[in-house]
Amino acid sequence: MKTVMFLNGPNANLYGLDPNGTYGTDSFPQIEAACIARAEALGFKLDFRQSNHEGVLVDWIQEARQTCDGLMINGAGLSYTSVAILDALLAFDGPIIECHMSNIWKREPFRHHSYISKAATGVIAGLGLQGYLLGLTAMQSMLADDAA
Ligand code: DHK
Repeated sequence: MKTVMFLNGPNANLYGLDPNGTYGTDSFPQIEAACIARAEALGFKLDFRQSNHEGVLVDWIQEARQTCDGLMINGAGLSYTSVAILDALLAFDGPIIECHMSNIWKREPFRHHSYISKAATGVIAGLGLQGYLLGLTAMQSMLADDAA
């Protein structure tokens, strides 16, 4: 069975708790459960993780080189700063989908440039949990194309 790692960066564990609703109303455990269920329905295993630490995310991306066929990543605040995460992603040989819950281009200018995008096969932003689920569908299709 194909395996996809879904990495979430700093503060993603607080989704659903923001009184402004920037990241929707679903809690992080609810988002995780919905993504795992969708991946199972699509026929692949999802390894869903979150860390507030850049080096941990780099280690996990390197681990994915050995264990995973595709990567989904919401680098959160590290998207705009981390050359280290970009370099780790560039060393990953497989499809990479960058996801953001919010529409980052509608927000402050410092959120308009993501280093991660340079390594991403595609980017989904602004659709909340729905975007994550659409990303999983796109991933399944890309992995099926790879197998053909
Ligand atoms: C999540 C965050 O935590 C922010 O730092 C990013 C991203 C946007 C999101 O929309 O999921 O700027």
